[in-house]
Amino acid sequence: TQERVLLDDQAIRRALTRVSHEIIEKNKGIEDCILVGIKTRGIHIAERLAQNISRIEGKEIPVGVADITLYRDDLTPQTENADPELKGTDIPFDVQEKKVILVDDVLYTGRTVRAAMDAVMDLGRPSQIQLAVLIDRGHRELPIRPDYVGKNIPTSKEEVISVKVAEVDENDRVTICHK
Ligand code: 3GP
Ligand code: 5GP
Ligand code: MG
Repeated sequence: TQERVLLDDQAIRRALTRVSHEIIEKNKGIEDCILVGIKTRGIHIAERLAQNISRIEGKEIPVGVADITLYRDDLTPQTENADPELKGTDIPFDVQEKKVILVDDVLYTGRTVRAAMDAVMDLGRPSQIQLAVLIDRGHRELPIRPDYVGKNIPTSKEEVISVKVAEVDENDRVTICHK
């Protein structure tokens, strides 16, 4: 199967730099803002946004973690329609009256984000929840839309987006290929 490169390391870096500025602009600074990365690659993207933001604003922004596992991850027909399940959270700070910005690598049906919102709201009452994703590939099954998007990639359901981040993969790269 052929693989097409959608974003290389420079393009990813520029997209995340732009999103960092958009987060600061929309929130008029980062007062009362918290980032929460969703499981593996969303966490690394959240950490990069936090680094950018602290460099731009000269202030640290807290980063928490939501571990939401998709039984669809193994992409077998039996698990394809299962809902994502919360395995745990590591959000060691108060979310009460804070603006919580969820971060994931790919937004697809929106079911993972819904589970993440439930997890955050179990910890307290945030004043707002926002959503940042590196890739929006469409096919939403819930009324969820991202506030910040690295790149919109219209896909078919037969296509798969591969997101690699240097923290866990050999490099930074977003590609599209057929299942
Ligand atoms: P992540 O943990 O960095 O998000 O399980 C390995 C990876 O597979 C996960 O990466 C996850 O995002 C990704 N993944 C989960 N669901 C799907 C899917 O429906 N399609 C594809 N292509 N990848 C998925
Ligand atoms: P959801 O369907 O819940 O929006 O997405 C489920 C999870 O799988 C999310 O964590 C999302 O990042 C990931 N995901 C969905 N589609 C893809 C894809 O094509 N590629 C990758 N890498 N992750 C995906
Ligand atoms: Mg993901």
